Amino acid sequence: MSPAPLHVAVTGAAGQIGYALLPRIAAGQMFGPDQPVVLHMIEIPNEKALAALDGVAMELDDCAFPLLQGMVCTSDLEEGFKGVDWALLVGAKPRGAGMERNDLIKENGPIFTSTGRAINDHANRGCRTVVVGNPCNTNALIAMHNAPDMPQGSFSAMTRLDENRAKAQLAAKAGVHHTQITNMTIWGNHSATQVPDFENAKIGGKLAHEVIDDRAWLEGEFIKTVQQRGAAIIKARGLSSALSAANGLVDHVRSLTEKTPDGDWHSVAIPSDGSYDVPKGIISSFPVRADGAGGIEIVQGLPLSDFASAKLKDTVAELEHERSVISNLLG
Ligand code: NAX
Repeated sequence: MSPAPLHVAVTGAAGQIGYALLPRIAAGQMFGPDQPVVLHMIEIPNEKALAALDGVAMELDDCAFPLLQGMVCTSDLEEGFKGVDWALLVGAKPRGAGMERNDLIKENGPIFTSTGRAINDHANRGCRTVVVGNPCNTNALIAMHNAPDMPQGSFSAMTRLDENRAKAQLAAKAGVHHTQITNMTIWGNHSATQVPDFENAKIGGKLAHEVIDDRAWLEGEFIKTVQQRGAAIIKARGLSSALSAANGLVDHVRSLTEKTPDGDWHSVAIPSDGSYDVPKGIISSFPVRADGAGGIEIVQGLPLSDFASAKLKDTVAELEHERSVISNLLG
């Protein structure tokens, strides 16, 4: 007998990440090949967005996915989040031309107050929430504060795309397949201040900086390329990363639910418990291990050089600044 379907809410379902993400969930790539799903596809109450959502639903019907047991298409948050087991918060306004990061934070922040409340009031008690819509760390903080009945540990933001980007860069430089790269941490914010940690990453089981004997490249071009990869994709495609973002989210959810292979870890932005002197009260990316039974923990004791510690301080300062910009939304 197949298990009861998981109810999975996706906001911004008619957007470009939604388009790349929904078929992967329905095909079983996020929750496994035996797990039926019901998709709760949420969009803004706008004629064009809802028509596009209808189109996506028609296409999902036309895929005849065996695991897809139903779809809820709505702009009503109560209907959208009712009884969901996962809330994947992708929908947000994109950064417009000439828009400062502070403006984006102020524009998108309020979306996550109402979403957080809807999750609090209507989702299943075990619901886990993942934020992708930018600025994702701070939006996750807002949603978490507006869902006081849900455990804080059920909220995370996505830095897995950054982890995958960093792995791709190290693999290319070392001339190995990217599956050889492990222990790749992204510290801090999903932004240009993020810290891709080459000091603890491994290539074929050896420390990456011993395999790539080029500290100037690691400290310079490597970090910059990962930090700026999103902008490079926009320049090349005229649109922001979508298929790699959707893939990052599939990987993110799997690394929360599946047991992390021994000795490895993944990057997940979660509420800080004070580890690595990252102050409590912000959502920051850490090296995280999952036990496969729903539990996750921050990997402790990784050495960080003065170089990496200074960069971690900068990205944490940015997160604290973002929190101050939206402090009125934290309830
Ligand atoms: P699109 O503009 O293609 O789609 C966004 C969709 O969200 C639109 O259909 C819009 O109608 C909808 N939407 C807006 N506000 C909503 C709300 N309150 N409730 C429900 N739906 C809402 O953007 P897309 O390329 O899909 O990107 C979505 C978000 O992901 C953006 O904020 C983007 O910045 C962020 N990203 C985050 C990444 C990460 O690694 N954390 C990487 C990729 C991406 O840049």
